[in-house]
Amino acid sequence: MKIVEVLVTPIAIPDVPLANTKGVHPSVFLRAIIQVKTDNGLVGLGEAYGAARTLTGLQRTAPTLEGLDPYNLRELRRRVEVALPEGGGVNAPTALADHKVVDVVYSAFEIALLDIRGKEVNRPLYDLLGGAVRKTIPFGGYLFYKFAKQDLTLGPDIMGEVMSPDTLVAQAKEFSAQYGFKSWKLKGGVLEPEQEVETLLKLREVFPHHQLRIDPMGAWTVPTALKVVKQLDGVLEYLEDPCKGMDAMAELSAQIDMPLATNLVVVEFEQIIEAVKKDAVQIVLSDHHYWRGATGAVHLGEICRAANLGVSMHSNSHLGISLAAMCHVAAATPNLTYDCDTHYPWSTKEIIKGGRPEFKDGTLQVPEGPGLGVELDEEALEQLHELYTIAMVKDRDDTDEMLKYIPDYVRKVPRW
Ligand code: GKR
Ligand code: MG
Repeated sequence: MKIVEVLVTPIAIPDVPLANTKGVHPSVFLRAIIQVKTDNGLVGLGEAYGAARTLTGLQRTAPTLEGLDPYNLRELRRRVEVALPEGGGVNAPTALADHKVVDVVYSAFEIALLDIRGKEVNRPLYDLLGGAVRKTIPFGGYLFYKFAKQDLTLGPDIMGEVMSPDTLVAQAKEFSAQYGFKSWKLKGGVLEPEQEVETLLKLREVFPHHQLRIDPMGAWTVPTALKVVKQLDGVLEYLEDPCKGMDAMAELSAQIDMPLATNLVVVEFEQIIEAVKKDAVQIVLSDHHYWRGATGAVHLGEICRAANLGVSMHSNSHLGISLAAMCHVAAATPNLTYDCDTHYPWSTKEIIKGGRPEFKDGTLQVPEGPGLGVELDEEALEQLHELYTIAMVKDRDDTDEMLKYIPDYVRKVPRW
């Protein structure tokens, strides 16, 4: 079996103004949909970041995959490295962590190749990753402070302005009713730490049995984080990236018992060693989009087991192909014992046939394949590609977007 054609289609999906330490989400989020076709008529799907550097990397690599055997992942990696000799990162300069373009591009094509292999042997993708230890995948509700959307031309708002503890709790109630989530992750680093603490204490009152987390993405100094940890003692299951950089995380970690998680200071295999030596974090967030695909994400789980670190799962704004891949990775990672993050409820579109998968009690069933177990809706792909061509957004810049809401906004990390 050989690859005969690779299509990379950029799409834009209406987004809503979700706030974070860096600013706020632009009016659309960008993804790239990958279709890898083989000489025996199979098509493997993938969903990758769609911002400029990733897209260019995917487009440059795509033609070099012709003739490749989908079973040869080492050769895939080699071809990606040859196609992108200058390497570099994928994120905008305002990002707090970066990912190597070769890792991100490899990851995206790896999923499509695994999808082909699953289709060829008529097995779900999780079987190619070593088998499923769980088939019901729990997701946490991802709560955001947000502005009311100003410009509705590209798509509707979801839930209006949410800029206070009470409105945030109302958001959680709505998500709870719609999706049945059993845990909450709050994107912090937006309001004053006191208000974010108040939000979590109110969530605790209303949802006494839910697991709670907060992710201020480096917004707090070590003394501020220490204060918050005291106020939230016994309230959080873990605290994600409270401080900026490995050393600040290690300094905080040395003074507290609360577990620290990260998707900012450990984003490559090499960084695990430093994190363990410094005891900077106790939980690493997995993500098949940059941890070298689904096989890399499963390897991450194994390394974390050996290093006595917990594993959780990171998310960015995404659609159903990524959601399916996340389910397969979660199914095949025994020590992924925390509810996975997902931005899924924050969009209304889909590009897979059958529409949007339905969450039950905050969980999804892993698709039973073959491969990823999802099919592309070509019409939806065309519509979202059309939106990409007309939307003025070709890169993600949350700081720039924030100026539309707060004209004198200055990005500062840490801020408090
Ligand atoms: O969507 O604003 C966002 C998040 O902040 C996202 O960009 C992060 O990558 O969810 C992510 C995180 O856990 O840091
Ligand atoms: Mg995070």
